[in-house]
Amino acid sequence: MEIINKKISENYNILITSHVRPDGDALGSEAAMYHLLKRIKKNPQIYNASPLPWEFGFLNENKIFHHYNRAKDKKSLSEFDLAIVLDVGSFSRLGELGDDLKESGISVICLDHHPIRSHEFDYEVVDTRAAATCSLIYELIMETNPHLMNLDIANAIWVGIMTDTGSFRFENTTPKTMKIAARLLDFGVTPGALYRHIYENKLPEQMLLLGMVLQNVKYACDGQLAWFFITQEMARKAGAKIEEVDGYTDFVRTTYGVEVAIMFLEREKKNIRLNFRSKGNVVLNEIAGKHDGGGHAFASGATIFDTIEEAEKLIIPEAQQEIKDWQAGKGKYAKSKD
Ligand SMILES: [Mn+2]
Repeated sequence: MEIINKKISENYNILITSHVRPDGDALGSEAAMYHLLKRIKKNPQIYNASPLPWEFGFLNENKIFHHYNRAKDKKSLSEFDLAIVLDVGSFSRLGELGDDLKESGISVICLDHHPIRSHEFDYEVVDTRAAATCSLIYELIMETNPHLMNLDIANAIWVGIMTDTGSFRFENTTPKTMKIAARLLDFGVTPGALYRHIYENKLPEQMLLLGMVLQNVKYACDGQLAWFFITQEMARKAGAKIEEVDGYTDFVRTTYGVEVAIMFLEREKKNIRLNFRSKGNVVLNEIAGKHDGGGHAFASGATIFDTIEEAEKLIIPEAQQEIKDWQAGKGKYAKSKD
């Protein structure tokens, strides 16, 4: 944290970014960092390789999020003195911006809570016990400059913690998480409003697509493994955007007996996005890591550059094996002797 404070104080034009297809923690930590830097009279700029998902539009009242356009924006990278990468452990997950940033030679600090890393950044501040990158930003501020906390920052931090803990119900919700949350409420955060912005804004066509998904869930391993397809065809029939399917995998996992839920999303004919969700016994991020992805033990993602049918043939046996290993207490599931 001292490194981050020192680097921030030494530099003025600061680029903030996070992973492609940003989630609540990516966007919340970017917004919190932006407001923090503004308060100390720095010149921050958020560049993201992906557009802002519309349910997070409320974080963008001051138009702080900029969708990176290589053709227009690449030359501006040389104006930055420092880059802060949040909630992600490798350049490759920054999209086109990652390649350009690497090439630019700008000094990069990474603040993150993910275990899978490439160790390519100049400085890495990583705490895998943190529920969210946003809780690390909370600590950064409260441990050194608590007077800088304000409602804009607190709201943004809340968004990251709420979304990464599944609204304070996943295993990463610790006493510390709740203590941070309590302090954020003292700063005036309104949890109901933030929750509704993010989770109660689904479009009717997205609900229709969810209905189609639920009619086509497949099962294996005596119902412990559940998976589903979302194809271009299904999205077209529902009139829904194929990328707006957050929470579908979590929902399928709520089924009785299901330990592992996997989404196969046909982004393009040969670009299949996978989402892995576990109830907390079966570890899935190693499978994700093998296939151009990563994440947490019980929530991860990957990409397969083949058809959806081939992706299924490849991944389902790996998931079945992982469940078998868990049931047999083999490998990493072996009970320790002490
Ligand atoms: Mn996160």
